[in-house]
Amino acid sequence: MEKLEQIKAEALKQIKESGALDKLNDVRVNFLGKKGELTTIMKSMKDLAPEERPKFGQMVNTVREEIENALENAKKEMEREVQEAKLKAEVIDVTLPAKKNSIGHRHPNYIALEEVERIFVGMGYEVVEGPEIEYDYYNFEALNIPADHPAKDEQDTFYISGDILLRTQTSPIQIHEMEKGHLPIRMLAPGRVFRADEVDATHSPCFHQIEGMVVDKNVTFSDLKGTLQEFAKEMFGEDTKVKFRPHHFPFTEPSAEMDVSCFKCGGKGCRFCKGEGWIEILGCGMVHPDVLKRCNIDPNEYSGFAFGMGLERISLLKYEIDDMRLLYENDIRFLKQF
Ligand code: 2NM
Repeated sequence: MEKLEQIKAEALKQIKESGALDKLNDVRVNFLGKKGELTTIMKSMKDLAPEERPKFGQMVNTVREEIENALENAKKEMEREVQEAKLKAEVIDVTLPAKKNSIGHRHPNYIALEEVERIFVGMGYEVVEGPEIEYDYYNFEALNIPADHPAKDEQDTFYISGDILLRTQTSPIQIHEMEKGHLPIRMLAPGRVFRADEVDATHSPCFHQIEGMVVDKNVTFSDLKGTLQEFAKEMFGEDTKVKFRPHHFPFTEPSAEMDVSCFKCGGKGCRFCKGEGWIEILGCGMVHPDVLKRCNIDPNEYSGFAFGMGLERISLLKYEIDDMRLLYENDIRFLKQF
């Protein structure tokens, strides 16, 4: 009986000191388990005189019940403490000022892109996209760019493997479209392009181009000039004048670059146009007959014009931003201004 009292006292002490649910379970195993102290003492009942056994058995059961109750109470208490701590941590101070949800802003590139798209869609063009990863054939060969052209150098173009690369212009979209063979075509091809350039105020290895192309019967250089003049007026203002300077591209013949009269000073010359009165906006030309032929279009039946411009250049000009890097930081304080 003394031993029983000792076990009970020890069990209650350990329960009191356990402090955690898993420790509590250890106590349960140690005292009530198959090899626990209470079970062991129960086995010693056979050493007692038969008339003492019922009383002893009853006492063991009472102690067992007391330990079980103590375990149960300790468990409830611990769970209550955990719950209390949880509620405490979740307390909401309804007197705190509310957090403001700041909303984003459209990127200046995107605003400029939507403006260009709106203008050309208004003239019946379709916006077409294409893959950023291309075969050498679609990015260079189909466009008359020969194997020894400097643009094909690994210093300028990101190659993924021998003949697979990141497109350096969006013209491959035009090639895919011509290959489909549904004529006529009036299309705008905007997208991300890649060139191995170091980052500075006017360069980035990843930038955006908008190209356009028309292929139909009797398309002339006059159509090109009229179209691009109309675009310039809508984009930069009704008074905008355009000027075409002869240029060279492998994929167009003849080729030109188009300047617009400075939309800051109207052509008189200012800081913005570096005193020139003109600002270079895009490259253009009549689609080279060899490019048409490679896409199974008969150059005797069809002709076309195409043009290409850098989107960043357009948004830098239109919004008077002097460093291209600002366009890539996505700082909301910058973006909000446009
Ligand atoms: C430019 C300038 C001039 C151009 C040509 C073609 C195609 F596929 F028809 F041959 N697509 N884009 C082109 C022409 C692009 O970017 C400065």
